Amino acid sequence: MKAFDAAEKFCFEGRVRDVSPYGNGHINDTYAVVCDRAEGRVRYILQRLNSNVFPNRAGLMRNMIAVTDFLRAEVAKEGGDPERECLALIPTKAGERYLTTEDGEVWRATQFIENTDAYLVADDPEMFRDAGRAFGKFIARLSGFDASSLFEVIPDFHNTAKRYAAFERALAEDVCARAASAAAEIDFVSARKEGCSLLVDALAKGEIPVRVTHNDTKLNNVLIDVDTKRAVCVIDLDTVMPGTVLYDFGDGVRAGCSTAKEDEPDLAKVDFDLSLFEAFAGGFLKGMEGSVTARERALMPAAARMMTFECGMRFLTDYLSGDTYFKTAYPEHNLVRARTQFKLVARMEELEGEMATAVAKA
Ligand code: ADP
Ligand code: GN1
Ligand code: MG
Repeated sequence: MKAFDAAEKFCFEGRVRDVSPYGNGHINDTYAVVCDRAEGRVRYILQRLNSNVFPNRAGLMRNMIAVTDFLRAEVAKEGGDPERECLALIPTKAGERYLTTEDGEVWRATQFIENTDAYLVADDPEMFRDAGRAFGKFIARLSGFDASSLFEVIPDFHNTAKRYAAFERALAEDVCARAASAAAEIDFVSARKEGCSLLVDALAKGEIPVRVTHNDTKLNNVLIDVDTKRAVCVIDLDTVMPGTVLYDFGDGVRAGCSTAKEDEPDLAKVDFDLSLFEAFAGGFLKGMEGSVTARERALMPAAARMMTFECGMRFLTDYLSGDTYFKTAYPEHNLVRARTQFKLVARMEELEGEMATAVAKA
């Protein structure tokens, strides 16, 4: 189904005037829908879920419905504005919470949170601190949500050891004969096989608690108010699953503490910014409202490195597999992304002591 036709199936106010691709997500097809009403235009977000990445879209949507309903009630209890601080699904004209087409595609719509931006780089430490607070707060708000009720949308999503095994398989198969062009990156990953199970082991041994986590806390998954630069709403709830706070902290650092975009081809521009790290850690711990344990805190610097390594390894694996997972704009795109992540990992290895000091200060 075309996006425009899908848009017409939802209970939007007014008449659908325009449906255009929107945002920089790597997974779903996202559109901004503009509708005309007597009072003026109103916008919505319309998304077609990625059926390759999410085989069980009904399970995913069950999670999203439960989580958004829960969060809206929490925000209301705090005296906040649920319309702005939480995603709300717009029902279809048939009265469903989302649309399933005859060919099995799933489309969903939410309110467009106006006067906000999604950033690809954190150019302002105070904005980034507040993004950290919002991600920490997201977990704190869900502390009363039953983790066992959630469907595991992507099993072992942040199991870095299993991600390593997938990398090895892709390398052995080398279906596109691309391994030769990524020799340095393959060596970088291979040299770090040991240590991949740090976080999964800590969870399995009960050293750190299982919590309901977001699992995809990159900076452009939190909408920032254009005027105040405050984080308004955490979005992209597809991967909300049981996990550890360290996944969310680590992935937020990965995405936001770089001095350049995730796909910056010039590595000279890519560096790890310690002051951004300290800001994010401070905001995140504040958002978590004192519930981070001593062991979790001790693992925060290592988690940042691990999540960055894992993401780079996933980009490299996808490059070797022929770009079947992440959206790419050109053939080397995933390799370029992997390189920025590995540059950040190398810097974090050098800065481990400084990062621990920054967490202590935060
Ligand atoms: P993906 O899973 O593909 O990353 P997202 O749900 O993150 O999809 O959406 C992609 C982008 O669309 C976001 O980074 C953001 O820029 C924009 N976006 C998503 N939802 C909203 C919303 N409710 N209001 C405004 N912008 C949004
Ligand atoms: C994807 O969906 P998006 O673009 O916000 C990916 C994350 C990666 C990220 C890297 C479901 O996030 O895990 O860290 O790209 N999401 C999924 O930019 O795989
Ligand atoms: Mg996203």
